[in-house]
Amino acid sequence: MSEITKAPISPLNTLPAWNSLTTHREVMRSFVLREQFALDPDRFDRFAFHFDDILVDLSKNLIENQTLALLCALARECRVEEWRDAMFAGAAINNTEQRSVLHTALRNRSGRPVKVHGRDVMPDVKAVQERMRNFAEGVRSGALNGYRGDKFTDVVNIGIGGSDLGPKMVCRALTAYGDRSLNMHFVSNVDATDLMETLRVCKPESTLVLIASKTFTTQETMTNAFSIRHWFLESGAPECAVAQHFAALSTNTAGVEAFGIPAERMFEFWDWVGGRYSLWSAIGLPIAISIGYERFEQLLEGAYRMDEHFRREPFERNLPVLLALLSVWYVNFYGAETHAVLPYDDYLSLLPSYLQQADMESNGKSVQKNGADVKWPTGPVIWGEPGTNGQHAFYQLIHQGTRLIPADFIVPSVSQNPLGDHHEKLLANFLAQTEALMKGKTRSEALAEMHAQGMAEHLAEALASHRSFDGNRPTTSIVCRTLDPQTLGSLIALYEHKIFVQGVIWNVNSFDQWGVELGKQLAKQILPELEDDDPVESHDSSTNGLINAIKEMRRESW
Ligand code: G6Q
Repeated sequence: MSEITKAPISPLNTLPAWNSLTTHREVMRSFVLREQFALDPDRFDRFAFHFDDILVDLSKNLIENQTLALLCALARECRVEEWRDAMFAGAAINNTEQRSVLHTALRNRSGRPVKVHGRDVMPDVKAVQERMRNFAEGVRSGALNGYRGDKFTDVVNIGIGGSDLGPKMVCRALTAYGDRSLNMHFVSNVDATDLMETLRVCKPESTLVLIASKTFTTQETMTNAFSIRHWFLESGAPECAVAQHFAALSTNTAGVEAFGIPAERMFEFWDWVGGRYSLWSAIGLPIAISIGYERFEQLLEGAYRMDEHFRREPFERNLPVLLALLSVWYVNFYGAETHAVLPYDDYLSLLPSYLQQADMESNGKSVQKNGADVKWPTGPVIWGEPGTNGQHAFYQLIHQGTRLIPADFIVPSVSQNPLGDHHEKLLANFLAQTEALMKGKTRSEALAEMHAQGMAEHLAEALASHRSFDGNRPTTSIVCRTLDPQTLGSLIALYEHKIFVQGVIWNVNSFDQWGVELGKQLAKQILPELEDDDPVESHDSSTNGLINAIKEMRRESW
């Protein structure tokens, strides 16, 4: 197995390429994108990359050839190739949990075996996929139905985090391919409002419930699971009907059986599938139900094609590597603290929140793989909203604020909902924003504009600095032909591997999430303290004060 996991590495900030990049950054202080475009008519051709039906334009980034050459050298010095190969080969690169990281096996369509502890996992993967196909198609056709013979009309996925965000985002993104007679619902929050508002529109006799939980112990999910089972039984459904209306997507067979879901309704996955990388596994069952198994396979195919690209292309043309390196460039050499994801497609409205988890839970770390503190900034804050909505809200800060915010702009060329000139307007805005962020507007241009409008000189002078823009704000444009399942699969895998490469460079374990544990532990401690009338004194004064005030308010309202 791979030696890379044991190889000593020099600290990132002592590597030769890091030092060269530090020097290069000084040179780049005088770099002005607008001037570069004027000087070099081939800039787009130099920095635009094609992958299947996706075009990725990096030319509006603060880079020149030398920048990418040095960044690629950094990736090599960080041994990204070896880490990548180790991941695909099933090495236990999640070192704090001693686990392989093999979401790529779930979409491995090459026929190659993938071994974990010397055993090929592909037969198990294929067997579960075959069961998913039968189940999904059975629900869609009506061959599998409710205990009174009703066709299922509503599918409620109960899960949280990785067992919610991926399938929810994809189902939303592929609505145009979904079966409109099946309403897909995703309940995640332990706030009963989430479940109650969902159940208002569901009928127990025609509702299929998927309990999605890798561990089958997560507090929120199990609370919602028991509550929805209660809702179902309270409607008069017999206990034995639970088996017909519930299915589980999990790694915990014993937990699933204890809940009352029989083995044939459990869709298994494995500890080498991380929660936030699990939409390709049984956790993707709601996707397969919504769009049909064949299209789910197209999603897998798209991801597989990106996997192959990531495995084979030299770094200089390797899209996940290039996107990761750009992020490193901005985070570590420009001090960027956030990164915006701006999809110009309403179907991708959940992509920013999906990527928030994928990126921030993976690379929001301050300890290196060996336990030493990191001495360099790691994962940025990921945020965003669909365009054009964001333009009327927060883009002001991206254009004229004091912070550098690299942004990904994503758009399909062809709309799934052609209507009048809506899509042309959407595209025009997409293009205009990246152009404006790159070009800016000089003071003299702002003045000339105001003079042309006949504005008095003193007023124009007073307003000139308000109405000028520095520009030089970096953006990456990702344009696809249309948002079909295969393209979406490639896009998600592109971001997954980007995150992986960043993690290798920052030398953090992108596949654990210990930071979420403390809050869970404390919540368990606080829960019983909320249930009695006694004043609480066991915490700090703020937490005690808040607990006691909440208890008082609740007493008053009873
Ligand atoms: C993802 C995280 C986390 C996880 C949820 C749900 O990578 O591990 O978001 O997916 O906590 O966990 P279960 O699937 O075990 O309920």
